[in-house]
Amino acid sequence: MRSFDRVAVLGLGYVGLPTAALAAAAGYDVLGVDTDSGILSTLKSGEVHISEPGLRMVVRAAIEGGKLRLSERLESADAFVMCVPTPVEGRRADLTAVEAAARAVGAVLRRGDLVVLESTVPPGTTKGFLAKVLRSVSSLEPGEDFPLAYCPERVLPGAALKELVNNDRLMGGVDGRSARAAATLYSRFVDGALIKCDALEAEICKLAENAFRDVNIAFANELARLCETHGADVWRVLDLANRHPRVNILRPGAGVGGHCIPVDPWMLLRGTEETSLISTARTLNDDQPVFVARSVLRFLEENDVSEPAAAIFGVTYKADVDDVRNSPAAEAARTLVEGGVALRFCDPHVRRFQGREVVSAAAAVEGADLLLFMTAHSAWAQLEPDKLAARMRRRLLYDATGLIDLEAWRTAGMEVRRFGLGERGEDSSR
Ligand code: SAJ
Repeated sequence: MRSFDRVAVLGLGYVGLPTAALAAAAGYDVLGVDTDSGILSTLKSGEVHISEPGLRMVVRAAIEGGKLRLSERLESADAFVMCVPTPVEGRRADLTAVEAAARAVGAVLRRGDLVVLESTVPPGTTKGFLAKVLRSVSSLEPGEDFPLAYCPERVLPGAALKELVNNDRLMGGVDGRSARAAATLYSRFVDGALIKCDALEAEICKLAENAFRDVNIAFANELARLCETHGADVWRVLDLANRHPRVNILRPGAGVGGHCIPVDPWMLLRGTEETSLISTARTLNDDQPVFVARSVLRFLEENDVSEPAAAIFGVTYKADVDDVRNSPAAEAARTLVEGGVALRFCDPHVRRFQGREVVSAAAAVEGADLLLFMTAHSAWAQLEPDKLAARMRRRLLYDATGLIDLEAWRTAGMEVRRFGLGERGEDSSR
């Protein structure tokens, strides 16, 4: 099997950049390619445009050690790894960036070079669309003249480096030789198992993993709504149910955000008819920020708050990241504003949100009637409930995360409410 000394990584986002840096650390001569000159100059100045624990250090070491070069233009290499975005618009994946990357690769591709796609794509893309573009530009036949594989990224934002090294990976070849070639490339920087399979299987697996998580979270959100109706505490129910050795229900919350889970299920469903479970779950999770916002509006009404002002704590799509893509906070904010609530935002990871400045905790709660926790940032442990409560006009708190220390806030004189925590008492079976 040919070795791949020179590796080109196309797309230096939250997957491509750590992949390029780790490949360089493992001894490959890596060319990192991105069409965004702003990203390249940030990286060349020693900074990184993505906030991931440890990333800045490995990227810097790779660049300073001469093993990672950066360019807007692709050059010839032994292996090409495509990590470009595939945004979903109107439930349809936009493969423009995959096509552009494939054209660039096809133009420099030589017999025997390895081509890998990591981006999330609809089933059939590697053997269909991608193979076609590469074939037409290079006049080489995928599988026969060069190995081609789909090796989906599976890293969790916030733990990307660790997961990139440790997670098992699917080596989805268009044929057996392609899968083996991909495994050779990754074996130098991945400790997890490299599982050889078919490209189509790997594409469906990637989408199924995220759809499974979406369905599980939708189940948790529905359970939380049911617990509210029954007057029970979903958080207690989950603790108890998850003690069963074969039950693992995920956490209810303010909604499912990010650039993967809210869109990948639609890619999986594309072109199919049998879609009721996955699409129902998707719809329920999509509605979740509005559901939470409506609960908040009711809470304000019950307390006769006129001209309400609220502070949203946490505007990123999940805890301890700086990414606001598809953040549930955006939809919840819209519903609250429509309901006549004046809003301020507080988030230690974000400077601006929805065209407005994100402010400090003290500034956010000044004169506010309600404090809404949307994401469970670990920074909230440093908040001082007494001091913040003292700045508020009314002392109402709504926790959509299930992770806020409610007792500490009650002690500070706040009236608290939590998503999934019903009022005990009534026997709802009658
Ligand atoms: N969420 C819940 N309840 C939970 C877990 C998450 O409401 O119990 C919410 C989060 O708050 C967030 C959203 O779901 O808004 C998604 O967060 P996440 O941590 O579940 O997932 P992502 O989008 O950060 O990363 C996922 C991961 N996929 C799986 O775990 C199956 C990651 O491994 C993938 O690589 C990534 O998608 C991707 O790129 O596809």
